[in-house]
Amino acid sequence: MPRNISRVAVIGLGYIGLPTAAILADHGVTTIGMDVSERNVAAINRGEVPFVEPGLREVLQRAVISGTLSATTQTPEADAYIVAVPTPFTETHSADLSYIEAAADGIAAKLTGGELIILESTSPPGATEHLAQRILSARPDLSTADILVAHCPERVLPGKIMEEMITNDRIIGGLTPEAAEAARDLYAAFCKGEFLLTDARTAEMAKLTENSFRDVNIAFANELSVISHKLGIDVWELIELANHHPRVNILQPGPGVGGHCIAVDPWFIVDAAPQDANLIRTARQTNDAKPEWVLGRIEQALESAGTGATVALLGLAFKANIDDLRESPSLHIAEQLAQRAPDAQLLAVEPHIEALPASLAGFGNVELSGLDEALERADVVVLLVDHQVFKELPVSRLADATVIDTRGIWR
Ligand code: SAJ
Repeated sequence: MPRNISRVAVIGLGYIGLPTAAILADHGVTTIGMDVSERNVAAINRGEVPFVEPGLREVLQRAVISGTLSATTQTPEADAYIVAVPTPFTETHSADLSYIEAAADGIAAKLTGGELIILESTSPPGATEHLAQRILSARPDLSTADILVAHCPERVLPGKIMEEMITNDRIIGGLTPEAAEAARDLYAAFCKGEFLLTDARTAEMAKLTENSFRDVNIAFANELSVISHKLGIDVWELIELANHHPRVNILQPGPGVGGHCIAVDPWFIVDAAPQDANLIRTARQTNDAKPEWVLGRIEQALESAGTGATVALLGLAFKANIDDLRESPSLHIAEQLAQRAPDAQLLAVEPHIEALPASLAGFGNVELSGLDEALERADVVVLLVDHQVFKELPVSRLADATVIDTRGIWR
């Protein structure tokens, strides 16, 4: 910990900000978390976690009880600020920086000079400079030399955040080398990974590149699955065989790419260089088109099954073994089918949720169902998410239905 930092403020207490604040505080650093949600702030001060993340509750409770962590709805005074607010995209696929700007305005009002400000939110190239400029334009009494600003993108995997936050290597991009070094010293309070220092733009682009690499690779797998289906080839066997080559590593096809990271971040690169980011744009479009292809297959199966058929949709989450429905291709498929096949009865099976999400609840032809009941009633079974419980299902249970397995788990 740098000697001049005794209080850290974490702005935004979501999936990244809250674990960061809890881990910092658990390592003895006086940490104040700030969030606009009064409800979440109150819950955190009681030691409660507002969302599911394995291992977070224990660390949070320890930090709150020991007094190193507290939460507030107002930006506090601090020696260092970590900004972990959302960066959604607009309808035209450009980054919405309004949450970063609001954080910058809150921080600007508290500065006395010499503070370290770290942007962790996934950001388009130039966002860290934008944050610094926003602060300095609100504070004409301060100059560039008075604040240390760096970008340190989060790279943790939801579900494994508490482990990866400590063990992952961290890319730290400073607007100046001094800012990068100060940020490194702060993260060294809890991070055991390697610190990779660079400039802010490269750090921003590195994070986007990691997620785009995965998106492009999954798009390749998804395109192969469409081609293989036409040619009567089992795409999962095909990929398994190709991956035996020592320099080939193809990811898995599925019903599309979901979540708030891989389905979003590549657009920031496309937006930054629209003339040149052709492969990255095409990959996004390929993955975004996959749910429609799956819908086409389900509609075909429904035609063969006849009017009033029952369809079991196994999984609504955006990936296996989590309850997160954000940008979920499976949920999108269920919503579209509910609209487009009003005569069909849809049984949504999602063991991680207790009620249908609002986007499905209004349809009379959709119900949340248990797995056994769905399998007994269904004429068509569509596997959308490779949850462990579905993987464990004996294939003999599917003998009476038409099966569309978008994840290749029942081969
Ligand atoms: N998916 C496939 N086929 C695959 C792998 C994934 O279709 O072979 C789909 C999943 O089903 C899901 C989507 O892709 O719908 C994304 O899932 P994921 O597990 O690949 O990634 P996320 O979104 O949970 O987390 C990613 C991670 N990035 C990388 O692995 C490069 C994580 O490390 C990042 O911190 C996170 O994005 C983020 O916050 O940016």
